[in-house]
Amino acid sequence: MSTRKIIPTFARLLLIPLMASFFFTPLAFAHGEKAQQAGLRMRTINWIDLDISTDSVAVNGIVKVNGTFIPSEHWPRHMDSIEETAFLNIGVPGPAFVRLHSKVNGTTMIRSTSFELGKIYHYEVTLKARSPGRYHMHPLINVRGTGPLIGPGLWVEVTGDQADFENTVKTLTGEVINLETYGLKTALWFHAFWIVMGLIWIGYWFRNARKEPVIMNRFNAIERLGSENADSLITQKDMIFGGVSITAVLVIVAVGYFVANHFYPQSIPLQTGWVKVKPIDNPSDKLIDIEVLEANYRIPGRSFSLRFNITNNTDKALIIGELTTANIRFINSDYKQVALKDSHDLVAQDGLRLDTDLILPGQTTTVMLHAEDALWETQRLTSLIYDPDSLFAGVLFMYDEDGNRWLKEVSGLIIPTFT
Ligand SMILES: [Cu+2]
Repeated sequence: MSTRKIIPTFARLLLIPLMASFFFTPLAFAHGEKAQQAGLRMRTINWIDLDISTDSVAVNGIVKVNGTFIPSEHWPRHMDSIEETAFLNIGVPGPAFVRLHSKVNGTTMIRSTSFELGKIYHYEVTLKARSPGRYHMHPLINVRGTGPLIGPGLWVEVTGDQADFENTVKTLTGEVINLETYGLKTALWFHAFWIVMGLIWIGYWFRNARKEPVIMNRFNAIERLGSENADSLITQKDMIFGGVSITAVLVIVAVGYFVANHFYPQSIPLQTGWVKVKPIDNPSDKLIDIEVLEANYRIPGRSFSLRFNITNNTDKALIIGELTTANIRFINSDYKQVALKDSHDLVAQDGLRLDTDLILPGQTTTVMLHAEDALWETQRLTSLIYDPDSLFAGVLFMYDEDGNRWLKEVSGLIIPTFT
């Protein structure tokens, strides 16, 4: 086959999948939280108790995001760990809010930190609304080497006009500045200036490009001359232009530095250090023990089942009220009712069934648990079974008769059933 024939054949072959992907792609919802691998969502961070102070706020209004997370003790080995470097943030498309303040276990979180697996962390983030719109807001933790790990999301609507947004701060020297516009002119001016400098540099080398094409001509000349003689292509004029250019760049950078220092004599660099956050021990660690016997996912029934031994060393009987995994909450409706916070709140209100009502104190009980809901499918958790390490993890919420909550992570190998 001649090359002429091959190219259109290739093009046609490529066109088919391209067209198919165009026609058969479902509409994207929110910003890809389900796109993360199921195993990764289940076994990285257990997010619980997300609370966003409001679902509607005007520009300049305050939104508080609170909750708790427990890094999974079954953190995937192929991923960089949260025990190295991590940073708490809020996931919203675009700069729609500014973060005024954030804390984890009482420590201010302007810096990075690390979090211990299996420990409890309470976070609170204060945001100020900036741009009108409707946003799916999530807490998230950026883990170095791994990327953002996203928590559950809730919709927040921002009303009003961005022109009314105020973002002033008082600097350490007592000056009040508007962060929306501070230094903007200088930044724009500098960008424009360096773009012009770049164009002049490129323009010089391409000045005769119409008569004498530059790239291929020079390439051919070097091929002909051999690389050791390639310097002969550079004229004295080129040398002078190069010398003047580099001198000008260095002088401008130096002058820029001295001018900035003159106008802003007191400045401190952006703070990017690391700070320690005190972990909180999970009281269940010492008192409740779980041994997973068997975990199964039945694909046609969208049903996850788990058989485990639980040893209750607390002094009260326990009831299992909830299983949370991958930001989805499966609720035992016999024990508690959970209202949806919005239309996309991932709660299976009647998703948890148990064959055992009470786990008596001082005993080991075998429990059969079923978590069933279409959310397994719609949130693409079923893809777990196609992972090379089909491991699940989640947090069991147990309650004693005084209403105290006990949290315990369960994890194990999951085996799919296809019939
Ligand atoms: Cu979202």
